[in-house]
Amino acid sequence: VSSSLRDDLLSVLGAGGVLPDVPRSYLIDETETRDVVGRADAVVLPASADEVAAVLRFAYETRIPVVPRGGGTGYAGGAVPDGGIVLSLERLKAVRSFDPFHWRMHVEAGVTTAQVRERARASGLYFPPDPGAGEQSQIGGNIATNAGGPHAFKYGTTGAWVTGLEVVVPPGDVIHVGGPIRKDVAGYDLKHLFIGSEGTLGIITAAWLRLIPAPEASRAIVAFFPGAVEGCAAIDELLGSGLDLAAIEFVDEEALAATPAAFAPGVGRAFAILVEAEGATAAVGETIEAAAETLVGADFIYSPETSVGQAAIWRWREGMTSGVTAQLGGKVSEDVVVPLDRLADAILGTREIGARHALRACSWGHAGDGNLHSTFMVRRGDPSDFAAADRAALELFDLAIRLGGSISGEHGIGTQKLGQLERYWQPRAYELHTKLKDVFDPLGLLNPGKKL
Ligand code: FAD
Ligand code: LAC
Ligand code: ZN
Repeated sequence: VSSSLRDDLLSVLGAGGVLPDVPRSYLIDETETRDVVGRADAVVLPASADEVAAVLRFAYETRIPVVPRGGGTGYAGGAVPDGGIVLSLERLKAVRSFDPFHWRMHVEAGVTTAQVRERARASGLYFPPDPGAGEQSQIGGNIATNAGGPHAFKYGTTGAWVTGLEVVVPPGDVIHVGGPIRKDVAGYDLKHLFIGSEGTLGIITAAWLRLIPAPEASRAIVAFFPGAVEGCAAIDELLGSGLDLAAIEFVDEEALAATPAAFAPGVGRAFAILVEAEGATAAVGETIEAAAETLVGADFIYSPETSVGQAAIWRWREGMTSGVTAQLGGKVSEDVVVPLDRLADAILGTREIGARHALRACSWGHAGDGNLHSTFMVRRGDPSDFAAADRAALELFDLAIRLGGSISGEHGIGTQKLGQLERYWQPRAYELHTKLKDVFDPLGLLNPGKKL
């Protein structure tokens, strides 16, 4: 950190708000498995929306880039800086208000996803979004990426649960869009412009969240099929059955082989489908029984009755990304999304692409949303593996578009998919995006080099 920049920032924030140096932990996110490490001139930890505004004002006056940072669990490099000031929201962690009787919570951006969910649960309420790194990811980061998760199948992504935002926009103003209200059509839908904007339009400092009464019970089963074709046919049957399911996840044969299903030993190579129902206890039992009947073609259905068995299923599912990484040390893992009827094409296509580039490939993910984590395993520090995986990823994006899908269903563009929107969108649609960016951030200092 240059001493003059540090002195300037200290005059804006005081000693508690500026780190003496730039720790490596503020230069990385989950793209570390792709060997991505950034660089920064300073790290600031403002403690209020006004302090965030003061930093942005200073940055706008001195023309220094600002990179908003949540929990640093992103998969697209969105929080990885390339110079400038890293602005971490970690000290904005107050629950400003919680009103269980009106099913709402007002939280600051740095509250973790798990804290929101636990706080709601303690009063019999439920915040359904469940992206997999909840202990570390922040609600601000979830909103900035419009994060999904297994339960997005039933409940939608994070954005569906946000009724209002407090945002700091250039050159340093605090604005509010929406609020503790459940409907609002008065203006343009600015709230949804910020949702999923990956820190490029404004810095989210607080959010009003909508909650619902917690379901009385939940129950998951895992069905194993010989292969992806049989498994995807079963997923189609489940969708067509009209059963009220909360999550439908899949793990393909290659991913299962890479990360053994610890709870169901001896399964070996198989295509796994995780199905969960939530609701009143009796209804959940009936729904899961009906789902199991729908999955008649399965070789084996694992259906634990105990809460320990249930927790083991989800622990296994949540460990998928780290288990696959552990195979070779690194991975290039994408989050393409395709229409539900094209899921098998995307899974098989991922393998073909991997084979063409001599890379081990697998996929898993949110079957009920057609959102798959197509993954190419690479050796950390091996440039030829990474180059092959990058080429494979481009072919994967082409495949997703050819199937009628999109290049990102969850993780966003960040730096990792930079340039891809121009490839696939109509020029006019892309131009509208760049014009919006100019309106919000005319000097282009807010998370530059990300998304667009
Ligand atoms: P960061 O990584 O810190 O930042 C992400 C982006 O948001 C960056 O562009 C950053 O600049 C911006 N940002 C962060 N905070 C703010 C703010 N307050 N205001 C403005 N911009 C901000 N994602 C899913 O969608 N679904 C999953 O199921 C899922 N599972 C995961 C499982 C694991 C094990 C891991 C490691 C990650 C997973 N992710 C998943 C990815 C990641 O957790 C999500 O993208 C999450 O929303 C990122 O939140 P964060 O606070 O860590 O954000
Ligand atoms: C998952 C993360 C990678 O669903 O989004 O496992
Ligand atoms: Zn996911």
